[in-house]
Amino acid sequence: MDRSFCRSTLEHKTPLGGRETMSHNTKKFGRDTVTIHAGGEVDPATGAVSPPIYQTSIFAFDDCEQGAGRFAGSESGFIYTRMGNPTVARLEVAVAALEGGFNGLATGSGMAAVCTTLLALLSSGDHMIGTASVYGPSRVVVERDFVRFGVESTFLDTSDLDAVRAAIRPNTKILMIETPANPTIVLSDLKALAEIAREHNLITMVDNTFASPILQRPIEHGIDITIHSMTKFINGHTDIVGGIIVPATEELYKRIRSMHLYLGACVDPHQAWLALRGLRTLSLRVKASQANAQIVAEYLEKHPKVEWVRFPGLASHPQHELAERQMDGPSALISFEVRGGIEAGRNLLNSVELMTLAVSLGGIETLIQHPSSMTHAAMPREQRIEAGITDGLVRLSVGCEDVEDLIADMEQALEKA
Ligand code: LCS
Repeated sequence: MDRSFCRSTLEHKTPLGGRETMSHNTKKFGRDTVTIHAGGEVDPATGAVSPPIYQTSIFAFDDCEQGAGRFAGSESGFIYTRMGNPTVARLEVAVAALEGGFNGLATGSGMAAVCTTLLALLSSGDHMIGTASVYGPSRVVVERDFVRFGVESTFLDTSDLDAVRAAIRPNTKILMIETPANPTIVLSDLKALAEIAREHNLITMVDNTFASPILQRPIEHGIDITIHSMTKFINGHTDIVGGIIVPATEELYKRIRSMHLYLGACVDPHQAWLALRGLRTLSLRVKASQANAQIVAEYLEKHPKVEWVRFPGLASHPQHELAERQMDGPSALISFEVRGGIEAGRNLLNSVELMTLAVSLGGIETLIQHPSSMTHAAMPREQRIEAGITDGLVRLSVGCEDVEDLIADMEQALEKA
C-alpha cells in the first residue's frame, strides 16, 4: 500500500521559515481511509503501530552545528515542544489531510485557534466581518477585546450575501464564518462567500466545528482557513479541550504559525495524542450520530409540544438545499423550541435522564443545553435575539446511543415540559 500520504510527519518542524513537510496525498484514498491512516506511519524506531506520545519539552542536538541548523531552518528536526512535537505533528498532518489544507496548527483550545488566527491576520485599524450567531465567546472576544487594539467588526447574518457585500469597507480584512452556526444551525453559502471575499481581497476563515471535515471541507469551496474546536467531533470523547487551524496555503500557514509560536498557543503532546486517537473513529461516530439526529429531529418535528425544529436534514430547514449541496450530511446538532417558551424549555432540560445537561457537543453521548443562559450568556440579550438565539431555544447534540433510548428519554421529558 502506498502510504505516502501519511509519511514524513517525524522529519518536520523547525521554527519560522524552516523546512516544513506536508506530504499527504489524499487524492488516492477515500475519506474513511484518510481518517484512519493520515499521520499514522509506524514508529520508525520501534515499529509501534499506535504512535508514541513524545511527552518531552525538549529535543537534544547532536552538536552545536545541528542545533544552530535547526534554528536556522537548514536542518530538519525538533527543538522545543512549543515549536513542534512529533506527536502533535501527526495530528496536524492528519486533520490537514482531511480538510485538504497545507498543514495544521494544533492549539490548546478552539478559542486559541480563533484568537491566534485573528491576531495573526488583523492589525489596528482593520475591520472584520463575522457570522452573528457564532459560539458566543468567538464574537465576544472580538467586540470586547480586539476592539481595545483598534480592530473594528461587524457581525451579521452571513447567510444573507447582500448584507455581507454591503458591510465590506475599504479596511475589511477578514470574513469569519461559522456554518452550521452555533446554536441556530443556520448555514452560510461557502462558495458564494469565498467568491465575494476574493473580489474584495478578504481572507476567509470558517469555523468547521459543527460539521467536521467528514461532512464539510470549506477549503474545497475556496475558503482560505478552516478552524476547529477539537474538543468536539474531532476528539469526540469529551475528555480533552483542543483546537486546530488549517490554512489552505503555505503562505497563510507561515503567517499564522509565527503568531502560534510566539503566543504559545500549542497543544500538549498527550492532549494531541488523545485527539489523534479520537480522530481515527471520526467518520464512524459522525455517521452514527447524524443518523440518530435525523430520527430525533423527525420525531421532534411531529411532536405537538414542539414549536419549531431546525436541522439541516429536514426538508423544513430553510437551507435544506444548500446543506445537500455543501455538506455530505446534516451533522448531529439540532436546535428547537418547546411550546411555552423558556419555562417549558427549562422543565424539559431539568427532566432529561439519559441525555446529559451540559455544554459542548460532538461527543459520543447526547448533550442538551440552553444557549441563552449558558454558551451564549455573555452576549447581550438584544444581540442574541437579533442573531436568532431566542430565549427558549434548546440545543441538542445527538450522540451514538440507541436511538430508541434517546426518543424514550425525550418523550418522558417533553411530557414534563
Ligand atoms: N467554535 C465553536 C463552533 C464552538 O462551538 C466552540 C466551543 C469553540 C469554537 C471554542 O472551542 P473550545 O475553546 O471550547 O475548545 N463551543 C462550546 C459549546 O457550544 N458549548 O461549550 C463549548
